[in-house]
Amino acid sequence: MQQGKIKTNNPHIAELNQDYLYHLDLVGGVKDPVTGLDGLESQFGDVKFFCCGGSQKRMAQFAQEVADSFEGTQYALPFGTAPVPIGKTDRYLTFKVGPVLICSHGIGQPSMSVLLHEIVKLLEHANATDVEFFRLGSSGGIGVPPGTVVVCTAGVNGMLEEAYSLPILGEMVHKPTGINPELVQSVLDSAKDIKDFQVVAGKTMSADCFYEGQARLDGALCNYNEEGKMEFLNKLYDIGVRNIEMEAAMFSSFVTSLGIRGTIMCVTLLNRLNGDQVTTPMEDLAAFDLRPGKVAISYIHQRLGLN
Ligand code: R2B
Ligand code: URA
Repeated sequence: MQQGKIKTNNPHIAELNQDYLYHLDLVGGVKDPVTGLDGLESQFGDVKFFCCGGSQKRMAQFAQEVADSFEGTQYALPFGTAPVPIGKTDRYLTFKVGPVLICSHGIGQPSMSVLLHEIVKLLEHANATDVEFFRLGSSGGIGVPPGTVVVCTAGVNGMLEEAYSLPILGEMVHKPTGINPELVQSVLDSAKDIKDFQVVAGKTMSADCFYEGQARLDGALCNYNEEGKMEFLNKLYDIGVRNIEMEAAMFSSFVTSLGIRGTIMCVTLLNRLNGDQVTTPMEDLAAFDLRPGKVAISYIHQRLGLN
């Protein structure tokens, strides 16, 4: 498993005079005249963790929680400082808190994919090393109680394959989605002191659709019945899937293709074996939303030797 310098796998990047990361409004490949280093290196060269999640509000809150968790350590922000977004903010929100780079990625694999490509290029230009990637999100559980955090062992697509499938140059390309089991175990180990909710390992299915793609009966379109839905969800359970969301297959294939250590930790908002509508009370949902971040912070503290 690579760790070491974060590297793109694209020979064309080196041919660019400069690399404009359009959705972040940051430029790589331009040397600082004083230091002679890439301009991104002074800002991002020390990044060791990249944490992303769909919602802007939740990731801004997570940035503040990471900052709070670093109080009294060498990574503490100066007194009275709060994390502020970096670069362009209309598509994604980006924060940096010590060695943790934090971004929102919007809903779905296409939105997240744009961000992941630009973040890996950013980290390569910045000469960052040993960066681990995490997606912190929400999901529908399969046979686990609402509020459980599922640490992903492999992404599964809607055809129940451990693959992310993307048409490239007119051909369907299937990319493997298995996650490094040693990383999953380290995340579970770091969460062992968390007692107020369950953290489990399991496969995560990703759909490009919240409704039909996730076997819901409550979308605007549906041409299957309860029986067909339950048969599919039970099949998911039987192959080891413990939650469904909309990004894990792309995320896991991406980190795997680049040899980056990374996984997805999603809280389950409901148990899909019991229904489709997210009617969990607002205050429970607000508490659930914080859980993947708690697991990530436990892991980050363990890796930084802060525990
Ligand atoms: C989980 O929640 C979002 C849809 O509500 C989506 O981003 C996901 O994966
Ligand atoms: N996010 C999803 O994609 N599915 C759910 O059921 C809940 C959250």
